[in-house]
Amino acid sequence: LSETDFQEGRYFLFKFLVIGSAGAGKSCLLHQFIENKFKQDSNHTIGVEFGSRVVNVAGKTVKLQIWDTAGQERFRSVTRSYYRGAAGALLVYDITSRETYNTLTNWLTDARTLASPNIVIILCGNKKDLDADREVTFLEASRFAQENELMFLETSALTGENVEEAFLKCARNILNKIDSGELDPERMGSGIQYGDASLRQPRQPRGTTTQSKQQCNC
Ligand SMILES: Nc1nc2c(ncn2[C@@H]2O[C@H](COP(=O)(O)OP(=O)(O)O)[C@@H](O)[C@H]2O)c(=O)[nH]1
Ligand SMILES: [Mg+2]
Repeated sequence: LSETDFQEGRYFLFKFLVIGSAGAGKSCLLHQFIENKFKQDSNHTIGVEFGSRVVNVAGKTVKLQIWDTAGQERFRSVTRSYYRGAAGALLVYDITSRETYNTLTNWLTDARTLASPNIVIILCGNKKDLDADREVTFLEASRFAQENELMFLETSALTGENVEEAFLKCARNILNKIDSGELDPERMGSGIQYGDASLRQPRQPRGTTTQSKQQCNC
């Protein structure tokens, strides 16, 4: 995909976040989705962790731009700029750690207040491969998901089970909401871009610049 493809509206661009307690497996999920393999030496280096992948969902081309907390969650200092303009999120806990499950509400509040109330979130119960050490049942988490209007899957970044499904399910849900008009890609901070808006809308007539500047809050 080239910049021209984007400008001519041939693909969507969604900003996605991966959130949840440290140790839940967020970096491994991102790595598995981007590289198709398990990240063995998962270190906690602070820095920008970011990945992107182009997928086809419901006949549409979508570039997912995925942000990982880059270890910031260890210090409870995930910044506002991290959340800004995200269209979707994977909210991750570890099925073998009730502690990671107990923090879900905090993450959910942050995502809905700092990203957008309309952010589409999929709850991921990760480390599905460690079923013998499970501390959180599937039923309990699916109830939580239902009560909080989240989609839900159990995943394994180790085996890859349901990893791609989680990202695709979230993207599909966003596309459905765009189709139904529930989400507006043109709205500022929607986390959704579809080509270059200035190329798709009629140019503003001369002399309206001052007026549009007044409408803007910057
Ligand atoms: N068994 C198993 N271990 C995992 C899985 N995902 C991550 N881990 C391990 O859990 C630890 C934390 O993973 P990491 O991705 O760094 O978590 P983060 O802090 O949420 O980014 C690492 O030791 C990983 O190897 C999984 O699906 N299954
Ligand atoms: Mg990490």
